[in-house]
Amino acid sequence: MENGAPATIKEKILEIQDQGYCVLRAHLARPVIDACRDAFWPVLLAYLKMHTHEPNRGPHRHFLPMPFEPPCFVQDFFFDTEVLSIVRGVMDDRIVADQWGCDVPLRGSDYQGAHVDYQRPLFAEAPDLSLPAYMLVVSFGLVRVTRDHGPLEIAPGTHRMPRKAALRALEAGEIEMRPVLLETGDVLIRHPWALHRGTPNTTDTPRAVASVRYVRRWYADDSREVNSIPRAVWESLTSEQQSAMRFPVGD
Ligand SMILES: O=C(O)CCC(=O)C(=O)O
Repeated sequence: MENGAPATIKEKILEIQDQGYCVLRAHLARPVIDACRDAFWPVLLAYLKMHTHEPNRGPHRHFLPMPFEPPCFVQDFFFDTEVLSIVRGVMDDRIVADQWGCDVPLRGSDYQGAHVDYQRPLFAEAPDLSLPAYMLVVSFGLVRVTRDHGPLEIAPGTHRMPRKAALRALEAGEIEMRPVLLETGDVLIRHPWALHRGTPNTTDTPRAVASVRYVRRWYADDSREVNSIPRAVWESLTSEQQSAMRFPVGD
């Protein structure tokens, strides 16, 4: 069955709700990703030249904001019909994209501790309150992600558990981390509350995985650095697309 068929979309929504993530295989066009990677590589090298000795996500592991200049940015990455159907199906029709970044573990990177991707619970007085999803992260590799490249690992179902219980179950081996291996074109959609960790990249290829975060319109958080959208790129978007993008617009 094709990725875009309604039954598949429903299945993927259920998978995210149950497991905390799903993968759409061979979904994005490879030439578009190849062009993105080729344009991103010099940006990454310039970044690494400045920041090699100050990795911001653990040893030899960097997060950097993605450029909005094409071909690093193309509309397919943000407005893919099936991806949006799934993301809207899990949340609602009014979601906005508010992060566009890239995680890059290099040779020498290590296992991260199991963690979730939000810093503060929505209600500080009820940190384990079980809530519908209000953010989802959509990622794709700019390179193939095999076991050697340091794939993201996710502990399925832990987004539905109180944090301490999830960490205990992981430590006791009752739940296992699953590596998410990605071919070029595969798309990972995950609930950031599912426990996960980066793993060591033992190759010389930077494991660049780009991510768009979508949040419910009322949710605001600027914990990650983002780039501005150049005015010309902003004006190339329809007003509907513009209303689904929450990023600064530059000149
Ligand atoms: O990209 C990865 O492998 C993991 C990144 C991550 O979860 C983090 O840095 O918080």
